Order: sequence, then C-alpha cells, then structure tokens
Amino acid sequence: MKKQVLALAIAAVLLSACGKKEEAAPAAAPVAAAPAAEPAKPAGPVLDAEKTLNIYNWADYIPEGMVAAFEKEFGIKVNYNTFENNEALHAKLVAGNSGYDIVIPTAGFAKKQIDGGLYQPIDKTKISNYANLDSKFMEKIAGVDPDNKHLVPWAWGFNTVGINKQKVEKALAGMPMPENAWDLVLDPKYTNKLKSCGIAFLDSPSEILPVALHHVGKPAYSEDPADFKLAGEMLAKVRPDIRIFSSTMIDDIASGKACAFVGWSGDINIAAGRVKEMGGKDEIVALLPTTGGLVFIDTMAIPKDAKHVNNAHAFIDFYLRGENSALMANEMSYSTANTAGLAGIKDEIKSNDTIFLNPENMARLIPTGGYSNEISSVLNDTYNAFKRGR
Ligand code: SPD
Repeated sequence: MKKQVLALAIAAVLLSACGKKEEAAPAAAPVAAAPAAEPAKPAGPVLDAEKTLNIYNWADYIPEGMVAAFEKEFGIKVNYNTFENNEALHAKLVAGNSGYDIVIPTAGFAKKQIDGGLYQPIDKTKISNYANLDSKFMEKIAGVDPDNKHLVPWAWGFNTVGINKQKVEKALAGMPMPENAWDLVLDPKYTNKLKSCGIAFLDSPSEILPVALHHVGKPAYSEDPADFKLAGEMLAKVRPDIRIFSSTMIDDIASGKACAFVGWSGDINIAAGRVKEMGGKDEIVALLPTTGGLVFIDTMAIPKDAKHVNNAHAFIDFYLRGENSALMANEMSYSTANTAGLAGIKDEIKSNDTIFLNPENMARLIPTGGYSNEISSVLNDTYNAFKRGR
C-alpha cells in the first residue's frame, strides 16, 4: 500500500512538470503587487481559442453544479447532452462529426471504438491530476485500452437486481426470497408474482444479454450464437411479466412504478435516497446476487474529430481533482478510481457495501468485458426478439 502511495506521489511530481503552450486560462485576479522575489503563479492549463466544450454523458451521471463550476473557473461554455446506452453513443461516433469533445463510453464497449480509431490519444502531460488514478484500475482498463492511451475513468458500478423491499415482500405473499437475487427477475416462479408491483429492465442489448448469458451458465461476453439462443429462451419466459424497459429508471423506482428491477447500482441507490428525502417508508435496496453483479467502468474519451481538445483535457483534469471525484461518489452513489477523492467521501457512502464493495463481494462480481462487431447482430437480434416478445 505504502509503495502504491509512493508511486502515486512520484508520478504526481513527474506530471507536474508538464509544458504549457497556446492560450492559457484567464489568470486569477491579482491581489496585490507581488514582491519581486516571489515565484510566479503557475499559468492555467492550455485552452482552445473557442471557449466551448461539448460533452456527451449518460443521463443522471454528474453532480449538480459541477458543469457550472467548470464554466465559471475556466470561462468555457459547456454544452452538456445525455444518452441512454452505449449503443446510442456508438451510433453517433460511427456516423462521425458528432460534435462532441468528451464522451463517456463503458470501457468494455469502448474496445471496438478504440480498435476502429474513433478516439484520439489522451495527452497525459495536460492532466496534472492524472496521478490521482488508482493504478489497479488503470491496469484493468489497459486490458481494453493498452497503455491507457484513450480512456480515463469516470466512475464504476455494477448491473444488479434492485427491489422495493416492502412491495416485493407483499407481492411474494409469504414465498421466501430466492438465494440468488437474479432469480427475482429472471425466473418466472418469481416474476409471475412480482409483475403485480412492476418489473423494470435496463433498455439495451449490452446491459441485459451479459446478465442473461451468465444466468444460463454461459460466459457473460460469449461470442457463440448458441449461447445467445439459450439466453434468449430464458428471457422469453419472463418477458410477459416485464412492465418497463428504461435506462433512466430512477424516478420509476422512487415513485413506486417498479418493485423489482435490473438496474445500475448507483441509480438504485440514488432512488433509495430520493424515497427517503420525500419521507417515503419503502426501502429501495440494491442487492448483491450470489452469482455476482456485472461490473462496468465508465470512462472519458475524446473523439478523433473533437474540435476543442485542449478544453477537453482541462475538463478531464478538473474532474480528476480529488474533491470532484468525492463529490461524484457522494452525490451519484458510484465508486471512484480516484485515490485522492477517498478522504472526501462521506461515511454513509463509504460504508454502503453496494458502492464500496468488500473483498468477498468484489470477488463475486462478473468481470467487465465487451462484444466484438462480429457477434453484434446476434446480440441485437436476441435482445430485440426478447423486447418485442417473440
Ligand atoms: N445514471 C447513469 C449511470 C450510467 C451507468 N453506465 C452504465 C454502463 C453499464 N454498461
């Protein structure tokens, strides 16, 4: 551990020596005439002449006020748009000229985007806070992005089963909870009962198929069409019981429209907090299935045709400040790969074992991965047939 801290400190020192070119950010207002001997204040980061930054991120995935804080400090106008799944982002990138300077793909999904040359390398010399990143995470991401050339972690979490405890207990009417929480949403024995209070699924092939494949005993990121057939048959059995397909289900959960859901850990925790804030009595819980939740690591990347590359680096550097990563974990209930953020994370978040997992739960998680372009038609067809119900 000590070694890691030392390594991070050394890296921080090396990175702080980065050069500055082009136009600097507006300097802070002078306070008083400085004595001649005082060292000059470091210049701000290099920015583009056009003070614009276009960001494309998942819905409900940034602390309130973070964009405004960046705009104020750097004098940059941020156009911030959201998408609902990796497929939507992918289509924009493949079409080209997306107009975005920063996008937030999931690492496993981004592999084919990297291989297809859709991103430009990150210039680490422009990111003084790069050393804040946890080397363990960077090694994981290097599996899809060798040498961490293109992807910088945003947050991580896992796809899992969530429930509204009181509503589920009532709908199950005395039937005990299954040992494996995935059965609540993937076994008709349970879905037949829970349909009365509403079952919601994330709406995307790459969110549902890995979970379904894993549940039928196949690799989550299988490339074998026969495995998809099996997963599709299993999904078809629960399809009549599913009420909602959505990738923005926080409100549906908090307002009681769904009682059991395949969702993202942080979004389920956000919904739980919202119910409490509204004085609701129901407990919303993200469960830790015995066979594991599906890990994802979301990352920042700069599209190859981005127009405001310096501004993008300035934002990435800003986001990697310890206090901003802490804000992210505190407000969005997702875990961070930023070691400098840990001290600022609230105890209630640190002690939530669906945000900061203990080693046992961590070991159970289904590792992150991605599908090749070759299997994507099988993946999409299986999902579409499931959603259509035939
Ligand atoms: N509220 C949005 C959270 C975004 C989570 N990204 C999930 C990617 C999983 N593949």
